[in-house]
Amino acid sequence: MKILELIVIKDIFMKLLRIGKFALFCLALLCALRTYAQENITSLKKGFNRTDIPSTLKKAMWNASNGPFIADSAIEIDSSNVYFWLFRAGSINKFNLSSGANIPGWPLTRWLPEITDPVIKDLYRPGPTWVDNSSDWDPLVNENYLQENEEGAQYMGCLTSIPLRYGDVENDQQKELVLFLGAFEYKQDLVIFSPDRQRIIFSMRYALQDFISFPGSKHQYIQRTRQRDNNIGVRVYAKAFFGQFDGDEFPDIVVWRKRYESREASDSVSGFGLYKQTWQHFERDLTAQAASETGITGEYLPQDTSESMIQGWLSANELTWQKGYPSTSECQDHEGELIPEMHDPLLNDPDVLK
Ligand SMILES: [Ca+2]
Repeated sequence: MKILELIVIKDIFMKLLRIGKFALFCLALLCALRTYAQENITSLKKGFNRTDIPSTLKKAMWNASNGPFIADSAIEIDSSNVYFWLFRAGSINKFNLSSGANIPGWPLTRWLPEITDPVIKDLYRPGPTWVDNSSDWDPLVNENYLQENEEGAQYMGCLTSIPLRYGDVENDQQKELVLFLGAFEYKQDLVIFSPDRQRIIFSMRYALQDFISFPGSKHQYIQRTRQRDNNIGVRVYAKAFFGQFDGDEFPDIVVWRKRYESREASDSVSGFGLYKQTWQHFERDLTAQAASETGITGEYLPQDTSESMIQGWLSANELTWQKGYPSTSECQDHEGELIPEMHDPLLNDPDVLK
């Protein structure tokens, strides 16, 4: 073989190697893009809870408001001396520590695409016989964010003990506030708020549970809030999967919800049974929003995607219930363990064990 031929073969070989390396790089990038958002939501910067707010900040906020008020949580925006803070009456506000000025923010109300969805309403309804025959929802289910955090409570992985977090959920260089709001053991909400868009862009009630063991009743568990014999204990949980699932460049959120109801006292199996589950696909498609009447809101909006399609995405990406968010506890001495309530063997659902 001539030297020239050898050089040509080597050249081709090197080119192929470069193409191979590039292909591998692209594949790695694609993999990173497919999972980036889930990693982002689990690594947000955490704010101060009520008791941890530094005294200098507390004093400055006290002076600015001419009197006592309690911020439930505060978080600094990128070492700017400007803080977002949460007020228990249900608003997000800003405080500039350098100028000592409060900056009015935004009220927190329930996110409409979640609470007006008939499928979600049906899943979260208080009792099996409850019918939505008016515009009113059950207050336990539907009240606005007038929440209290109980000191030392260990419900649902203690995520609500740090209500404010901050970070870029989908790597678009715009940071979001991520809120964990709860009321005792009954309900917990994950809320994504965009300061740039000045609105909630996604919200998910990840727990609504109302049950207490009640021997002598027809059911093993009845509702704690209305202790009558004919009430059946209910537990509803939701998991979110962040990423890009449908092949376009827009960020997606898949929400998998499950409702459980208590078994009857005569049932030889202890605990609960799966009553219903749903899969929903939300997408933030700014191009479609720009062309719509409402314009760009930055929200993740529900998509008309079939449940079987969504289930296919989850299984293709090996995303199980336990890999959905939230999953792990932040309670003292239980950090990193699975949140017990939503992975409870008493639910009698093999999905929650994997
Ligand atoms: Ca973002």
